[in-house]
Amino acid sequence: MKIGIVGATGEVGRAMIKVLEKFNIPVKELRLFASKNSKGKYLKFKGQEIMVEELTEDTMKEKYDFLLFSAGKNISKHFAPIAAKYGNTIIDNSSAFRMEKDIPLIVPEINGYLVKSYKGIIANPNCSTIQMVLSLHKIHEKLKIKEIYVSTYQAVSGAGHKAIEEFSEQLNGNKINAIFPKQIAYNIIPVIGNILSNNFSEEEYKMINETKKILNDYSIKVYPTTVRVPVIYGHSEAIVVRTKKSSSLNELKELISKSKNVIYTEEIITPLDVEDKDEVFVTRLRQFDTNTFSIWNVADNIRVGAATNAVRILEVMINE
Ligand code: 11C
Repeated sequence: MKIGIVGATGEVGRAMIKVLEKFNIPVKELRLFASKNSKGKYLKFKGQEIMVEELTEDTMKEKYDFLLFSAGKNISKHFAPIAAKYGNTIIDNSSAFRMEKDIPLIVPEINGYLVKSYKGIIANPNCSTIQMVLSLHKIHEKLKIKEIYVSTYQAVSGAGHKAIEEFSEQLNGNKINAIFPKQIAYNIIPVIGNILSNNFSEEEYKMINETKKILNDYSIKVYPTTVRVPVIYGHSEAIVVRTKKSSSLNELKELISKSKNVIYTEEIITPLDVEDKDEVFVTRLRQFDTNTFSIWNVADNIRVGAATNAVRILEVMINE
């Protein structure tokens, strides 16, 4: 297959290369695209050095089997429709198209069937949404979720490679503040993305809207607070769920364990434990009453929350 990665030098782009390799996707030709600044750099795929090319409209007019995009919303908005017009299938990691009615928003373990025989732009959800719905979808199927209260503890890598650099500069005592609205080293910031006029953050809306679309149930109420913590990789979430049907603790454990690529464990799991892993870890299950329970979940935001989900979409499509 001929595959192109747009945004190849970024945190997610580099992880996409690793996951394509790890999942043994039959890649015959891999093309890597980035901005002019990265043109001429080399990245390794299966022991081979591949040169990064500058992203241009012409490069998107060629025919690929798949294009994986992770270069931000504005790049996606401009270049993905051009690639689609030329007959390509694009798996887009940005928020540009997620809420468009005719664009599938896919977590393969939940709604991968929607992309069978599909061509065009497919949206990869936001990282904090992916790990939450993966943990909860089997519970929703059986017990019908009414409400989700979620507080997130999100790693700095979610904001990209420059954010990691800013964090490490701050740890070294340099007072730079270009990406985050406040110092993140030795601190936490209760805002992710822009704050909107009603005081919600963009990240909170992503969690509310994307959850409903992926679980295909617009009656679910989602109450998020999204928070940045001084961790490099791995988002964590404290989630309280109310279900319509009642259940036992054992049934909840079984349903969580049944979800593909979700590991239920009674061990304490932290972000450092999940780096470079392709599963969501669910722990600290507590039942308050027969219709209310709480979990803690952790996943590598760059892998499960972005690159791995994108490659799993591609896998579903090639295994058709
Ligand atoms: C973060 N979840 O952790 C955000 C990144 O895919 O919509 C959001 C980017 C996206 O910072």
